[in-house]
Amino acid sequence: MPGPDSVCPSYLGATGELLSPPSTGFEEPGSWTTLTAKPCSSTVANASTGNACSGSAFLTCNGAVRQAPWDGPVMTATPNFIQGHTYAVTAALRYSPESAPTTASPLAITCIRICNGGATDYSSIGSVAYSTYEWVRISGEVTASLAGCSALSEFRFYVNTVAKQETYDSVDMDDFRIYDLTAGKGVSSPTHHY
Ligand SMILES: [Ca+2]
Repeated sequence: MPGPDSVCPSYLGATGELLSPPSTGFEEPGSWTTLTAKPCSSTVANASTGNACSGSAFLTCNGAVRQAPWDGPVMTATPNFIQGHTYAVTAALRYSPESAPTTASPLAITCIRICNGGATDYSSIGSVAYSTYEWVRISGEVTASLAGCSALSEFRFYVNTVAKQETYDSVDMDDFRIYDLTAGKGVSSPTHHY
């Protein structure tokens, strides 16, 4: 039965240089937002809020104010990425409250890549078939480039649900990490957006 002792799923994918920020365990207030500026907050783990996947706190985005299936936590890697590099992305996700049914909508992580302020590409990093109060981990890899595009102007990740769950769609997130998998990082010509 899911509960405060649920296990944090390990990340088993490729690792490289950790991008930190935006990688975070949500142990303190940070730089996340949502696509509609609705509130997410760092939540201290306790008997009523549930366990943190890692550490003692996690991010929760209130289901009562989420505007649509795509309205979830957004992590912006735009100030941190290098054009053309490939990144591994991983995060632990769950629904809350604990009473979320086992038929809750799948959760997914989507990458937003915008070419020079123009065309926007949405690519799924990964998803799980069902998500409930139990922590699940979604991981995937994505390259910071688009065919025919000289440079990306935005490189972001957001969590979405396939359907908007009306009564149990608070989305919890923890242990969010981005790894730069491309060797020779100092040799390329980065376009940073500081
Ligand atoms: Ca944490």
